[in-house]
Amino acid sequence: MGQPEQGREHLDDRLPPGQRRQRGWPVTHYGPVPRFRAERWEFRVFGATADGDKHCWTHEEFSALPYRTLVADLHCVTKFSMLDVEWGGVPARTVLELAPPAAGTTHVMVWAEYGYSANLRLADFAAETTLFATHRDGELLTAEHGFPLRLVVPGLYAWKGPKWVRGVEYMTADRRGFWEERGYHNLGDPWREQRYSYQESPEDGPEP
Ligand SMILES: Nc1nc2c(c(=O)[nH]1)N[C@H]1C(S)=C(S)[C@@H](COP(=O)(O)O)O[C@H]1N2
Ligand SMILES: [Mo]
Repeated sequence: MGQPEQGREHLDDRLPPGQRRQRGWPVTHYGPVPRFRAERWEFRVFGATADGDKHCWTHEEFSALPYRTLVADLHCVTKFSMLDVEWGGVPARTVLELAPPAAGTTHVMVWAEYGYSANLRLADFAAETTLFATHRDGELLTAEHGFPLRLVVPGLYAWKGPKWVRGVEYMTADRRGFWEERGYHNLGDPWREQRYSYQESPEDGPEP
């Protein structure tokens, strides 16, 4: 007889249905890792902004925005979860304050290098725990993990958090992002196991 497994119930509480715990940090993405060039990088907020203008930050400007940390779990739709990841970066709320959306904004598209994108409801983007991460465990992200910037949305599957983020588009209607167009669920809540678009109800989003 072995030792009783300590904390097991607690762990089960923290793993969404169908997920198993992953130790270490695998690299998961589609396509090549982009090369970062500071002089060509900018972070852009565009679409339905309150003033109708685009808002741009250079890498230096974005790096100077208020920094906070967040401990969150990452759930990949391929069924692994990493628990208690410490991220550091700029809250999405800071971006919303500095570049407010127009009144009719309901969704955002977060854009990354090479045209990767993920759509989010404005409420999910505006959640207190949504963070544009520059750091993990106090260290700058590595290239393969999204340097210089990746979005972290703890309440959703990790594909909703683009690595190599370059901007945000404010939208007055929902539109599917990269994986959402390729068979994945429009909302992607791991606790409701919203993995694939065939599971969607009509109110979950635009036609797959
Ligand atoms: N630009 C971009 N971001 C992406 C992806 C991608 O294919 N391209 N994959 C997502 C998926 S499915 C996961 S699980 C996480 C993985 O992050 P990691 O490689 O740092 O573990 O990145 C997300 N962000
Ligand atoms: Mo993933």
